[in-house]
Parts: sequence; C-alpha cells; structure tokens
Amino acid sequence: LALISVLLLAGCGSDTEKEAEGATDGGDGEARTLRVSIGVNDKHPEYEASLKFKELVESKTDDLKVEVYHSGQIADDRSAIEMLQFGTLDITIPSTSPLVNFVPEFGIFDLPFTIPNGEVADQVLDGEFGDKMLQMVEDQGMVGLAWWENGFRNLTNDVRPVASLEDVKSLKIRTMENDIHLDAWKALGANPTPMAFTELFTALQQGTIDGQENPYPTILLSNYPEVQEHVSNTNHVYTPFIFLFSQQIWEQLSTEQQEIVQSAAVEAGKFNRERNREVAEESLDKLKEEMTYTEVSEEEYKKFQEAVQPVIEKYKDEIGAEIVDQFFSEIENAQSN
Ligand code: TF8
Repeated sequence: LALISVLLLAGCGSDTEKEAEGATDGGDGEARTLRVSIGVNDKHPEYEASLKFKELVESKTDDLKVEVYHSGQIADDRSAIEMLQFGTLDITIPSTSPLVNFVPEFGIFDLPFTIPNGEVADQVLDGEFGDKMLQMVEDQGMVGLAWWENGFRNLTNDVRPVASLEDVKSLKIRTMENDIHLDAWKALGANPTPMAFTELFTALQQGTIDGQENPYPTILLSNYPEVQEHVSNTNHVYTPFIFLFSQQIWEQLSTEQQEIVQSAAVEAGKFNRERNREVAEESLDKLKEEMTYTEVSEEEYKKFQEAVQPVIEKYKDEIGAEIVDQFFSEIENAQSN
C-alpha cells in the first residue's frame, strides 16, 4: 500500500511539474500574454494604472507580457467577468456593482451613503474586511487580487439643476446593472433604467435617458459635458474597482509568476487610488467650467439618506447580516481612528 501511494504521489508530482513547465514555457519559449480589459477610456486614471501594472510585471519577468484594452473594446464589465470564468480573458478591473450578479455579498458596496470619504474607504478595503471580500470571488472561478478605485458617484442630467430630493423626481437615470442601485434611485423618486456602461454615451446623446451617475473623472473624461448640462455633488456611493484574474488561467501560472502579478496588482492599485483622487479634484474644477454645478445642502443630503433607508433594510438579508454588521463597524472604527 505504501509503495502504491509513493508511486501515485510520484506520478502526481511529475504531472504538476509538466504543467508548470508548460505554463512558464520553460524560460526560452514564448512569453505568455495577459490581456487586461477595462471599461473606461485611455484618458482615465484606471488606464494609467493598468499601464503601471504592465510596466511592473514586465520589469520583473520576461515570461509575462501584458496588453491593456480600454473602452470596453473586449467586453463591458459584466461580460468581461463571464470571460474570466470561461478562461477566455485573463484580467478585468470592473466596478464591484456588476459583480453582484455573480456574488450577492458584493452588494455591500452598493448600499448608498455609507463610506464617507477616501480614507475610510482605504481602511475598510485594506483591512480584514477587504481581504475577506476579495476571497469571495473564488467560488465563481476568479481570483480577487487587489482594490483599485472608481470613486464617489455623482449625478448628472440634462433636465434641471438638482439641489434637493424634489429635483430628482421622475428623472430617467441610467444605473449600473445592479438591483440595489435600481431600487435606491426608485426610492429617491427617479425613473431608473439599468444599462451597460458601453451603451451610456449614446443613450445620453440620443436623449433616451435624462441622466446618469459616475465619479467626476468618468463624467469629464467620457465627454459627458457634451451631452449633459447639470452636475450635483450627490456623493451617494463609493464604488471600488476590483482587480480580478481568471482562476483557470491563474492555476497555469507558476508560484513565482503569481507573486509577481499579485504584488504588481496591489502596487498599481495604490498608484491608482492616489492618482484617481487628484484627477477627481481636477475633474470637478473643469466640470464647473463646462456644466452647471449645483450643491446639495447638508439638510437636503439627510433627506436623500432617509429616503434610501428602506432599500438598505431590504438588502440586508441578501448581502448577509454578518457582512453588513462587519462593514458598518469597520466604517465606525475607521472614523474614530
Ligand atoms: C459604470 C461604472 C463604469 C466602470 C467601468 C466601465 O457606470 O462606473 O464606469 O465600471 O468599468 O458602469
């Protein structure tokens, strides 16, 4: 029996070795190309950070090459996630919101008016809670490697300045493909409709919808001022970008390659968050020149918050009480630090 198991183990060993060799191409073979798909265009800080990721990986090994595809050329967020599951795409860095269609727990990041600022976001994502959320994609054929940043979302529209809850009424707002966002905008009195980001500009241009909501860099760099007149500082939710790798392909990488990719994803993520915040400030300044900028007063802001409370209650079970509690206590801790 002992002999049999030794033979079996030996057999296994050589098989894995062969696979590992194939994956690294033995050093003198051709390098493996990792394709990265992102939805925003090449002016966005996410693209800049993707190039940083490429530079970091390629400076550490000759075995891996990185190609970055922007503007949803390969796929929109949701389809890119599916491609990762099938192993037909290596990397995508989507908003967490479309991921909710695969892992409901990610809805935690869609609950409106929770994370108040960037420092709190960093503490929540870089701690135990963030690690736990990254691991949750594993059952869905993906590996979660790092947190990048999409940012705080703000409302634009082409009908009227939005200063109060009353002003939101009946506006046709595009949301991401995410039920919490859909319900939150309904609760705020709008008439929301979900749509992939790749369809958004055309829909705004043709006037099939009145408005949309995204962080300032996306609003400016996707040229929305050409098709939208009004912007307000609704800051209604913080959307992380999550760096996802196809599990099927991940398993073909050597441990050394995995380490290179992982650390480059984290380092490029730090760069991304820093740059994104600078660009968000600069973008707002430029948007103020190109659009009508309206502030929501603190008093009105509270009314927005109250209006979405039932939505938060509704989704607590779906997300999981434990995650919801942990998330809120992490936010509280971060604020008292
Ligand atoms: C959206 C998101 C997107 C990103 C990007 C396309 O509004 O904010 O901008 O997820 O990957 O759809």
